[in-house]
Amino acid sequence: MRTEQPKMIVLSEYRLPDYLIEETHLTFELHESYALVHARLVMQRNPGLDDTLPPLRLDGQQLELVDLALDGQQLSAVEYTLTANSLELQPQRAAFELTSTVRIEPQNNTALEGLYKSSGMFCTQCEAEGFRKITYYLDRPDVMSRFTTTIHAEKHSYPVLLSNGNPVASGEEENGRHWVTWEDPFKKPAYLFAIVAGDLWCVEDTFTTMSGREVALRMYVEPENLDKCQHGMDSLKKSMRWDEEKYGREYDLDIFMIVAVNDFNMGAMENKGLNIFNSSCVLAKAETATDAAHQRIESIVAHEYFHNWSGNRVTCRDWFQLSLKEGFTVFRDSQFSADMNSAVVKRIEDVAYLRTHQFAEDAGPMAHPVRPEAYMEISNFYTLTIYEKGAEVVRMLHTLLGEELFRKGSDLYFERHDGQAVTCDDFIAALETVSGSDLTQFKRWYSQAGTPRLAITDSYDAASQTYQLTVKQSCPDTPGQSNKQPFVIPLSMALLNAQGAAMPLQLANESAALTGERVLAVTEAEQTFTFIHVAEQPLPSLLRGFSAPVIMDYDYSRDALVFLLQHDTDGFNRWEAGQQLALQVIEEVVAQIYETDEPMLDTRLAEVFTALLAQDDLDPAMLAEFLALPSTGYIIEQYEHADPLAIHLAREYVSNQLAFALKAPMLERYQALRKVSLETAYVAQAEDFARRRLQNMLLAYLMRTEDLEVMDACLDQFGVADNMTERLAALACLVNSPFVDEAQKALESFAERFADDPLVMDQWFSVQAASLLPGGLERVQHLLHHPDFSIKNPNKVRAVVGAFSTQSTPNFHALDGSGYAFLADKVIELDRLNPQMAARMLSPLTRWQRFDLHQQELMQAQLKRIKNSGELSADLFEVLDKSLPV
Ligand code: B3K
Ligand code: ZN
Repeated sequence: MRTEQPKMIVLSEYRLPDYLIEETHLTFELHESYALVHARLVMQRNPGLDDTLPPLRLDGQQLELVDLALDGQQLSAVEYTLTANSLELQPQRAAFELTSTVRIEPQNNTALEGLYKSSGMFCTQCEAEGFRKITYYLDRPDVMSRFTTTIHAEKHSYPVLLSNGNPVASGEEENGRHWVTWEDPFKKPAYLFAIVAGDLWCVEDTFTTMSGREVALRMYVEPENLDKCQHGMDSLKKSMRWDEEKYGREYDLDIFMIVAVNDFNMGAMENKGLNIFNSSCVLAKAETATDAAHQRIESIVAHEYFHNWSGNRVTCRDWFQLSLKEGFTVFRDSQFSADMNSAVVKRIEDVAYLRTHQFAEDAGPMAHPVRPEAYMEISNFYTLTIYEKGAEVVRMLHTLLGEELFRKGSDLYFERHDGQAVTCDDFIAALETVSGSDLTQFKRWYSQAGTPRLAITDSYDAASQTYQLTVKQSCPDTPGQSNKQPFVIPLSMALLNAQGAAMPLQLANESAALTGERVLAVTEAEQTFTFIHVAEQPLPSLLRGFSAPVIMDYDYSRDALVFLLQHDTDGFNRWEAGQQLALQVIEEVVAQIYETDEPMLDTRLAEVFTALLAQDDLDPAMLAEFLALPSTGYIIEQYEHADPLAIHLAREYVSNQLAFALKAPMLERYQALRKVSLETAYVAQAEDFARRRLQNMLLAYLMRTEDLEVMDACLDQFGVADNMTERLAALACLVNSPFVDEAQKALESFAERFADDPLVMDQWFSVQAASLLPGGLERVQHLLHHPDFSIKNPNKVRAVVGAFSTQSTPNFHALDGSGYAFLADKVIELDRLNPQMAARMLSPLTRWQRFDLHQQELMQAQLKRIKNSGELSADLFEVLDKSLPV
């Protein structure tokens, strides 16, 4: 916990490290009430700097120093200075060895950073700055060292002792203890260090790399989870193959290990050769995990594996460069998922997520560039901007350079910087080298925060057959940044004729036409593109595939949107047209809702949905996406000041009207899909994901009609399904329906059946906490008292507190402010235990500027209450400091 106001760390103050650590030799003695960590660091003055010997300042937090020696000489207390965050001493020579012993208490570490205990096992999480809670060290990514690690522990409770690299020695001790030594041949920064000690069982497989080396693949889990490893293992092998084929990247150690732990602050961690996963992000089988979970696991396993090159072999110089590894790796995992499943659906999902959540972050008080310039607590910068917008920035580079040059650029980047800690500029420089292009202006994407807006207008002149597209770009001010300079925006587009076919595209200065689509590079604040030989008035299809992370304004009529939804040759833009159409319809109802109980619904939405449902050749995955209305969160983002309750009511109203209007075709289709599900065994593959998604979406619509026949079907799906995807969807329908008794019974039988499976119980918690029915606050309060709930387990906190505050719109935004007060209470409680989680959970309240005045005041009041609640962690302090009005 903080004793003074945390300091700002500033990018422009980056300095090379004074000292380097060539070798790191660690010995852990693990016990139930403490652990001793002995470190021997082989160090030297950084040879790139002058030959003076400045003081050596090591990072260290919450460590009890037991012993310290320099070149074998014990140091007395006057020979070093200890503070809450550091250990300082004066080296006498340019090359020296520092040895230390510290005592720590992993069993009391509830922050889940550093060395801690989870369900009886020891594990670590070091990124970003957790290693300093293990030993005194130069805990910065540009200090890369060769690690040797020995772990001693009691053998019965901790038969498995793991660290990075390869096991090189092991032995037994007399007192029932044993030890193992691991050696990692690759230099790495401390944030990639890991150890695990526990009673774990292992699922094994092998992978033969492209050069013919055999790699042992091991998944370590608690024995009851052995039957949930196959999907993760399959995903790993697919990722390894894909990275070889797509990026030419081969795995480099003889063993690759994954460990599943139950208490984990985020999804997973790419420690060298020893990935540690939140169990929810790696364990799955049909009966307990949904399709969405299966897909998430596939992409997270891939993401962590891909980090072995984009992150580990080539790492970040400092934490301002975080997106260098995260943006690139998210881009890589999204390409992978697109290849494994439906590329269009993957793009739709990514864009829906980005626009709802990252755009909100970019418009709020925590807005920051993809490469931030200052931070107080780096943990607060593992954000959607670093990850998702960072990936969009890489995607734009890929679009601008094309597949082939991009690959050449990435090859050069890996080759040039293998074993180094580098910057985003180095990544761009490699792409510049291979393409010969100047990406200086493009780099504004790394330095300017905020979501750019594109305002597009057009005109067609039939006489000269010319068509003009005028594009204006702007970017709003964000905290600390105003007067943004124009970005380079790849605008993918096509012109459609009256039949929906793409017309030839020839710009005025060009000698020949291109067919299909093309990418216009928008580089100025205002730019006009003139197309010639345009035979008829076209309908533009703009920002195809969401070619840039921007908000685009083009004044489409509703008829044009209906046409695009049915005919655009770009699958993404078909979906987008449907979203914009639905958005207009819902916004119209929001406006009417204040005056009447019976708003007028534009019939075109139901008509086009009917037509889509009747279209036999439409991919079920696409149909499911088309039928999904924009989320409440996304709709809220469309308003300068949103009334969340009116938006919720309007969206419900439109959904209900659609359900009644389309009941017959929806029921017919639902029954057909359900029949297939009944007749086929569960398979975790794209085609089946699509079928079940459509089936569940139709069921959710149909349940809105409160028809008893549908309710029976829902109960049947709930009771009979052989997989969690169908069962949970049916449960969610029941929980949100007026059939209260049936819902209660279903919840009870579900809890009884899965009582021993914490990951399934998380879903049970979440479905109730997210319920849209009145009484949400009482429901979550009740859930908090359930014996399976624990505020110390991040998955449980996310399932209850997170689901309530992000999904249960009418309850969280209750007019009396009770939902906000609840969240504030939990954040205060969490901050004492786990600051990272506290800061993360606070995020819905930081978005107060987006809402109506009444909500704004209620949210601010809670932010102030938290601020005055006592001593705050640096994590929470920073977020509050930035979010509260001055
Ligand atoms: N690199 C880790 C994230 C670590 C977060 C630390 N607070 C997981 C990932 O992005 O792959
Ligand atoms: Zn990552």
